[in-house]
Amino acid sequence: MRGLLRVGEVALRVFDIDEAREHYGKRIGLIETYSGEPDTLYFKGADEHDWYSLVLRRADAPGIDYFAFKVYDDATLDHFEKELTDWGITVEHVEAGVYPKSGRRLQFLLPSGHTMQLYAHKEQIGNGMPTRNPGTIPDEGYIRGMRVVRLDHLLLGSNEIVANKEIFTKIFGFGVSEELISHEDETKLAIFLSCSTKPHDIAFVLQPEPNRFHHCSFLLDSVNDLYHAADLIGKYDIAVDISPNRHGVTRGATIYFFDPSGNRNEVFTGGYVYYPDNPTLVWDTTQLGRATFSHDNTPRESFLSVLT
Ligand code: M3P
Ligand code: FE
Repeated sequence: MRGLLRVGEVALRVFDIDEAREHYGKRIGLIETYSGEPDTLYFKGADEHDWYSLVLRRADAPGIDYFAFKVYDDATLDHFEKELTDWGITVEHVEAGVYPKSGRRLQFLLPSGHTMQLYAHKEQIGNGMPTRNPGTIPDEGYIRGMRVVRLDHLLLGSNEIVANKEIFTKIFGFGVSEELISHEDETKLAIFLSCSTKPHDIAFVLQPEPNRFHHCSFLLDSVNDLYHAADLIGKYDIAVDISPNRHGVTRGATIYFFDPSGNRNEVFTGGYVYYPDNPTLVWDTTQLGRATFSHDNTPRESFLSVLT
């Protein structure tokens, strides 16, 4: 894997910092790794090495500020700056240190209205285990709450998703793992894109408005952990959207719920291994229920319409 490695960071807006800290820190169990700015929180999952992957900023409306992919190295960053510029995209430079622990970044606007960044360097805090003779689990208390392994993928909404697909496939070299299309006119309703062996690193869903946030997804180790997460959601009255089910798309076992500001979160486990030579799997809307929630083959209105 070279080029883009993964979604290394997503920045969301929240109404209240204390509520957000309780939800993402105590309940989901992410690790708060940096403080120093009164209105911003920084978190990471247990098995992430980089300093943080989730940034939460106090604001008057929920939603997404930006997302950032980590790229392989500095030369990769320079390569994509040229490719983006040649494509006609205006690329801004963000100096090292503007974001804590972070090297320089490129920032640009996607046709979907989302702000995307690329960076090659972020300081590492580690995963709670040494790198020499690491063992297999960190000290007691490090894996907690919903026992999140890492930030895995994003689903974003916009009225323009096909132009994003062009950029992710033609410039960034992503594969299209799956698509959901209208059975009436073949309109693309959702596009799932992979730069790795995950069934998706990012996906875009057709919505009336640009720059919308559908969910950020956190990887769990097992279906046991998924049920444990569901038990926590019940115990603490977390606003659930979809209780345990399995996507047809990606085959991940999933739960959706909302943070106190209304941003949707997913915890999931499983799914298949994607290779760049996989054929693109296509679902059409005659099978919308099976594509989205395959235990009961029933589409959910809230899942398709509630975004921040
Ligand atoms: C996921 C996932 C849709 C399915 C979304 C799937 C929008 O987010 O994690 O597999 O149909
Ligand atoms: Fe997801």
